[in-house]
Amino acid sequence: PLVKSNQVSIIGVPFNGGQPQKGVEKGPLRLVESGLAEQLQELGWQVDYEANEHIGELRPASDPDVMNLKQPKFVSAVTQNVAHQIHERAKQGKFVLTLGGDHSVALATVSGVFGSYPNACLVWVDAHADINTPEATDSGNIHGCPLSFLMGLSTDHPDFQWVKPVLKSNRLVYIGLRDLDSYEKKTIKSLGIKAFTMHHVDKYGIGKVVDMALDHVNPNRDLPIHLSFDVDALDPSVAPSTGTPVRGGLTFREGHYICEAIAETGLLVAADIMEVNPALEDEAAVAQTVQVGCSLARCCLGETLL
Ligand code: B3U
Ligand code: MN
Ligand code: MN
Repeated sequence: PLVKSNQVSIIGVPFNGGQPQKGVEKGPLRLVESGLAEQLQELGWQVDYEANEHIGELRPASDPDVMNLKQPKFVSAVTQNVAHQIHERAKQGKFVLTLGGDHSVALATVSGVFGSYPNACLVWVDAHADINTPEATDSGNIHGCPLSFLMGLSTDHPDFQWVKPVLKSNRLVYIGLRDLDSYEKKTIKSLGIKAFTMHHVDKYGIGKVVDMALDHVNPNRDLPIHLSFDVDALDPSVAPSTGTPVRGGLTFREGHYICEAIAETGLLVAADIMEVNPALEDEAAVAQTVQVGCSLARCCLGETLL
């Protein structure tokens, strides 16, 4: 395995500034309160946890839209701060498990992880492609844009000059897509980014899809893997408490299979569990979503069925 220790750093990022709905900032604490750290210890990991409760203080007094993007200074300050933290933990040889927070936090996770593992590849599991540019975004929500910054498709936004284009198009693969903007479709095609939509999951089955995804980004199975899992990739019947649910998603087992199969390679160095929003839907739905988030994380850290 590439992670040189049995240590995992849980990085909580209680942040909602990449999208308009309150509540997603409560995701990390709920996942931890439901016992995630103890569950990982049970799997043999030495666990440390950083709650990052201070990040709310990084909100600037004034944060007007810039180039269509909402709250650019807040998103930038938080993600730059957390990127350094993640880089440090990864450099120490720890597995980095980041709990969102909205998916703009991937600016931090990918920057931090690829800072330590420049030859890593990224598996992005999501209903959405999150590759809008400031020019292209209709919503202005930065959680729909992180990959465009990380790939160097958005280089002129003044607030995100710190984001380095660490991600090459042949090192990114998507699984679970089903709700793309037209600019995103064009970009994925023109850059030749490998994408397994729900159509491909239906056609090939999840086992073949994960094999093909890894064959593309990691043909010799020797590169570090970062998995960024937006829980809205799962069907809303499986993970209801999330900001932008889209019907027709991954089943409970398909989602877990992705994590299990990638963990099994021994190459997984970092995982993100994003967009759990405990303020949405009723308490049963929240409990269900939080439990799914915890079990996905456990699978990333080696839990198996037998
Ligand atoms: N592509 C749309 C919708 C969206 C992206 N990510 C989420 N929703 N969660 C946008 O706003 O950029
Ligand atoms: Mn996302
Ligand atoms: Mn999504």
